[in-house]
Amino acid sequence: MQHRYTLALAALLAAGAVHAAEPAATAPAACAIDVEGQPGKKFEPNHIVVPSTCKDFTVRLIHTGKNSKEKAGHNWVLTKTEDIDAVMVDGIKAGVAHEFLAPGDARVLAKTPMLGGGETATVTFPVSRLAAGQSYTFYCSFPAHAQHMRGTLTLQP
Ligand SMILES: [Cu+2]
Repeated sequence: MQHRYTLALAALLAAGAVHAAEPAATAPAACAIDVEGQPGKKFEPNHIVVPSTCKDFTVRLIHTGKNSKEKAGHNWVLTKTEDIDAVMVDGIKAGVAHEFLAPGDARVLAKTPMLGGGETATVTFPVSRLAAGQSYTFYCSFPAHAQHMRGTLTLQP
């Protein structure tokens, strides 16, 4: 009995230790979301609604593929929909050293680092950065992905 309890406690502690490293775990559930960067250049989900009651919003990106970040990296980059194509073009010019984003690009509202297969990263941004009625697009700035690997985000009216 004691042994079983110890095992259960160890499992709980281990789970807690894993989550403690993730900022998403400390935010209220509705103010955070997990987004998978999947093989086939897809985000799941590909539409996010941010509750206007949240002060901050956290996206945890999970690269569910197996390729290295040099071969098929994924990141999560948020811009206004009307900015996305220009941000993409400038990002590709900025090159791999800048993870395909122009340094200091003010049109980038939030971004994670570029990840390789099996890696995760989180980004938290203030919801005050978003406006109701504005269309936002998130994308992966990896060159072969940038055009197609996209999703949309809106602030809940
Ligand atoms: Cu990608």
